[in-house]
Amino acid sequence: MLYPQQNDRRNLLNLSGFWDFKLDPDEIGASDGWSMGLDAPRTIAVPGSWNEQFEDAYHYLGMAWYLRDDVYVPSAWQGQRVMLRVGSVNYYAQLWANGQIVGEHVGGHLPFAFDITDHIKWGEANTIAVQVENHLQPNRIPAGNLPSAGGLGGSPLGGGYPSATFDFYPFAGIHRPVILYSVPQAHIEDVTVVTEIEGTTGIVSVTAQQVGDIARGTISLVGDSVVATAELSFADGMAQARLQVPNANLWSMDSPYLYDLVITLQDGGLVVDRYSLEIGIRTIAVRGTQLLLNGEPVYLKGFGRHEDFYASGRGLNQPLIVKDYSLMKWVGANSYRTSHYPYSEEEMRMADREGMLIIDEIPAVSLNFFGSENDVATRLAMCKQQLEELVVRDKNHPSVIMWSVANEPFGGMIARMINPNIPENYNETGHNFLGQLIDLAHHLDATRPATLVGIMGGPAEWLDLADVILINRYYGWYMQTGRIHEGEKGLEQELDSLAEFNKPLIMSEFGADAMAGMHSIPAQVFTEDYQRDLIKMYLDVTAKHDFVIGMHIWNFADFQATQSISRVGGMNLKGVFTRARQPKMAAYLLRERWNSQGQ
Ligand code: BDP
Repeated sequence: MLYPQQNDRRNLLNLSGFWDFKLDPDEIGASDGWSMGLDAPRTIAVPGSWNEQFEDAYHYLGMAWYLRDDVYVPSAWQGQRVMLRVGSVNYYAQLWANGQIVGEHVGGHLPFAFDITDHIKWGEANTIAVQVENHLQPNRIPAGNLPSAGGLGGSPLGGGYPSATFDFYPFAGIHRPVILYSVPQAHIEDVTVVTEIEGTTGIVSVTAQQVGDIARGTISLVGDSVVATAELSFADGMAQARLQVPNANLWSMDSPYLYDLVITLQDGGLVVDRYSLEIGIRTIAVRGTQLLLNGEPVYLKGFGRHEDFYASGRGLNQPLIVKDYSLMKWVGANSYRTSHYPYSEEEMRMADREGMLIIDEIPAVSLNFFGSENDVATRLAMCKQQLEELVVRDKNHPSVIMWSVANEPFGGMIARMINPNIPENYNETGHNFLGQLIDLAHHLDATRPATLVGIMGGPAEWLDLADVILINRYYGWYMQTGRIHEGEKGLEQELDSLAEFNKPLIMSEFGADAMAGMHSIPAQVFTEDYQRDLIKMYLDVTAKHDFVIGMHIWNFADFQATQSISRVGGMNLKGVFTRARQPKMAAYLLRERWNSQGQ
């Protein structure tokens, strides 16, 4: 799933902008010919969530149609393959071209593309329609409307409104750009880059896959000048090459140097196809209780985040990406987790450029292992599909240092709250499920560690599946509420017991809701003072444990969640910045700590 690009052999047309839009609550659009035109449509911006654009559709989570009937495909593209690609649709999408279905995709947050060459009308306007559906269902990833979620009362983990089994708003719609692009008949289909370091030499191993039967190609690595080249010789559509880069300029947080890797297919002297991508030469590895970047231990300072903003909802918002990066740098952060789903491809490119270390997560948030064997198998298959799609999409980003296959799979207390008669083999079923995902991550990518994020009170044996242990902890918030000092004791005790794993550990979530502008002496819950003091306590306690190699505060910014009795105005207020990106007191604390002391 290469990111589309424009060059002398490839073309692209970005169809982002205003589209016709119509809700289809009775789901009659497909049979009533909506794919060729919408009756009395309204105008919607693509990308963007429909919920934030229309107040009457805020809580609408059903079927809807997007349509453009003015799409001319440039005549110069004739003879090439033309693809229709969408960066992400939440949750299910069916694509139509001139009244014909050209493909469908299940699962939000990941791109998909279909060949529409045979459906194109040259020399006239084409009609492109995208049918989107976002029902919350128990067997979807992530799930909603769990039959037993009533047990969670007004909790944001279920039983809130809408009844998503996760703590963020289930925004719906076309969330990333719709792109029409063309590639030559014989073209580069995929590229995999793996880098190693031997002394001061960088080793860049490239595997190229083509569609077509061109025998030869080239790769060249370009820095300030061309630094290495090799011939590619294809057999069964595949070719490999290994480049040596003496005195390599390594990719790191402080100096995120990117080389351009240019790959061509060549027929005689003719360049048939060309594709280039930015790559970084770096290694990532776990050794004992350390995480090593280019052989050096790293300490992660940063956040769990969300793609969330006013008006754009979960839609790609590029100025916001730039703004968030500048604020993350302002506080001295060097990393974040794409909680709780893959972020946009544009954002991953930004991370490469800015030297951010990314823990890349699939949307397996709040998994449960209840239900029939069939139910569990359905969820597992969906998780596997999303993991495969994610690795294919993000494998070449130097910024991606780890795959996260799940956030807070329900175990322990929460599992018992959903279902008091927890089946005897529940932990085993969960262990097997999560183990399969970790194995798959290793199989898909042997170069990066894999992890899962443990919930408070969850089974320890689940955590042990991870190469790097990630835990979310809410001492002093959901437990010992209002008593930071008592929370501190709980945290210390648990950290002592976690040392036994002898693995690196990242505190992947901790924090407190704070209503911006609310203060108190002594610090009380929901004040900025309490949030700051609680975060400081966590930073101080964990700094005493060498195996803790990272602190990710929950959350970078306040974000829209579902309505429940613990979410004021439907917002999760654990941001150290407000949703409008203004700092709370905790942001100043972090700026001081992370820029000076390092931890
Ligand atoms: C954790 C979840 C996260 C929530 C957070 C919270 O991983 O999605 O938003 O707690 O409650 O359970 O704020």
